[in-house]
Amino acid sequence: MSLSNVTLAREDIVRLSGRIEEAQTRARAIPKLTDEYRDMTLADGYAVQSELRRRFIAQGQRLVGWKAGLTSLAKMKQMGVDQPSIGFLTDRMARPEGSAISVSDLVHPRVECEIAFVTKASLSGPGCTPEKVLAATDFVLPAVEIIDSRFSGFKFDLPSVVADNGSSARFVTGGRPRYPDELDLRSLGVVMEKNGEAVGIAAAAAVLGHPARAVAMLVNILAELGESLPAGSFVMSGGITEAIPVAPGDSIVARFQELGDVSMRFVE
Ligand code: OOG
Ligand code: MG
Repeated sequence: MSLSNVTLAREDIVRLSGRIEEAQTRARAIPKLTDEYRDMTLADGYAVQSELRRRFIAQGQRLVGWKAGLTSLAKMKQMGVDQPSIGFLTDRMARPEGSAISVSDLVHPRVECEIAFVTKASLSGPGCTPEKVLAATDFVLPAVEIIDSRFSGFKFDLPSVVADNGSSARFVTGGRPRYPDELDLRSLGVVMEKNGEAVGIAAAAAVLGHPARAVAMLVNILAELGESLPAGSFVMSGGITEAIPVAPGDSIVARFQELGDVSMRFVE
């Protein structure tokens, strides 16, 4: 993957990041960006995402972490995309465990269960590996990401979804943090329950064989963007099962073997 072939003019990157920002803040679906910019590259998608991040931070949002996305076969198949991606997380996206989450400021939210990592040493690429990630990991904890594509029908291609910050919208952590060497992160089972019914069941190995591999991939993409992951970073490693749509009235419990539960409910 090369993220150096940015083909869009600076003014188009700024324009597209404004378009995404408006769709995100007004919770309005827009056509995917490649409908207009047919030759947009993945590098262009990341250029728009970086500009979006710059804008949010200039407005006072705080960068609190990063997320890997499209890291499991279930997710790639569901979205029709064949490569993982990354996105950023800000304090505005965090919601407390057990809380009522409003969907009135979202377009068409979906939930996914993910393993999150918190680091104790800095990581940089290229050449980051799952072993280096595990050595730099302070603890892991369970998380639920609420994704919300800003594109009509939740349909997109890789450059468009990367520009839309990997559909990032909200995230919730909970359960019980654990040291990674106390667990086998490949065989760790997860069950996603919606209104008391199991709607997704998988093991964490669904994420690139081992969720630490998703974090290594993220660090290597960050390196291509000229960035690294400082110690103390929070990173979500990507949906293990398919993402499940949620609506007002729904309650979600994500049950993680060894790591405990993460719950929330959704309201208007
Ligand atoms: C893209 C975001 C994917 C994950 O965990 O796979 C993602 C999407 O499916 O809209 O966050
Ligand atoms: Mg996700």
